[in-house]
Amino acid sequence: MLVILWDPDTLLHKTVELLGSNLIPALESPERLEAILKALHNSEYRAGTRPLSSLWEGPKSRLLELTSETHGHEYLRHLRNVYEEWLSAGLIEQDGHVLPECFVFPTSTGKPLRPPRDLFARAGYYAFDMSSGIMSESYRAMIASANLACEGTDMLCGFDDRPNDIDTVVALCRPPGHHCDGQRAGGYCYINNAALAVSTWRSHQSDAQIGILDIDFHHGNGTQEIFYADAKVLYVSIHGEDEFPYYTGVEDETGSGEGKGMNINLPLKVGSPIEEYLEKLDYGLKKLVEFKTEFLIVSLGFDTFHADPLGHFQVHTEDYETIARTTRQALKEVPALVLLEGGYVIEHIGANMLSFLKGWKSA
Ligand code: OKS
Ligand code: ZN
Repeated sequence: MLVILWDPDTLLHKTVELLGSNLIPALESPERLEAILKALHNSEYRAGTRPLSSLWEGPKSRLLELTSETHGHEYLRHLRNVYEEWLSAGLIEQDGHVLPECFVFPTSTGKPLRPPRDLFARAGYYAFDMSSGIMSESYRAMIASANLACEGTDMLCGFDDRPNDIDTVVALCRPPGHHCDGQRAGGYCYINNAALAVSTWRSHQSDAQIGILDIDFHHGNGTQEIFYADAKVLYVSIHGEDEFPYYTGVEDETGSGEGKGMNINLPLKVGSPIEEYLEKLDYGLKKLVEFKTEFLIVSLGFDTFHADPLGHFQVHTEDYETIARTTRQALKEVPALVLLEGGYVIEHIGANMLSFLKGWKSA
């Protein structure tokens, strides 16, 4: 059985970004999720689409504990407090957005990095770009988004008390997660939802073989970084070559130490047709099968769509059906958590999700 999870709190995050040299409403918008929900509501998946109740009150301590396995306490404290701090210091108005402007850079001093004293500058210590604004409700939304990954993983875990026949959970996360490396926000990501799913699964089964298939248009630099030396997590990413986030995603990034060989980057030239995409997918899936993946996480982005403003592949709506079917056929019995990452064409994102679900279920 396939279940789709979302949380109304995730709709509250609505910020700005620098695109080109213009400050604009962030393309990663609540309208994306609303469009997906609308499509699901008018489909056979309506009954399987479940809103999780709001966590406010505040996040559960288990969620925070699992999150802090990847994200430092200081970083999480920053995400939680920075908006109020800027507001109190008069740096923004009530409806304002925290946006960094000066970032960490390499030096030859050998000194450990420290957050700057200056409150305005400090935002840059915890971010790597200007696509990760923080407004009044952002923290609430990121926690709700992360919670979907956590709850979704629990539902899939056979070690849970609830016996069920759920083999797939699609978590409609926003903000997304795959660019966050645990210490820095960027590319619309603040908490790495995939890493949280790994921690959650490991809280039930510590030695599991976990596979992550990242099929967002962009390289998941954050997920790669978090699991780079991890022998029990195989990360496979198909993404646009030389595209955002620019400094990662090359084939020679294969993992380190015990994790050597456990990081597989499959960059693809922009403009690539679906045939070439599917070749990379077959290769990645073969590796995930050989690894004997016991729990599969799919970082799913619809910015591979041909008309996406931030992606440049030639993937069309019907291709998501093929991508999903191929993936599910390769890893048939494996419990799977599908996490929403990017995808910015509001008019088509709903149909693209339906196409993906159709392919997954038909496998
Ligand atoms: C410029 C836009 C930067 C691209 C962010 C890409 C986000 C994404 N402000 N990652 O998967 O979709
Ligand atoms: Zn993306």
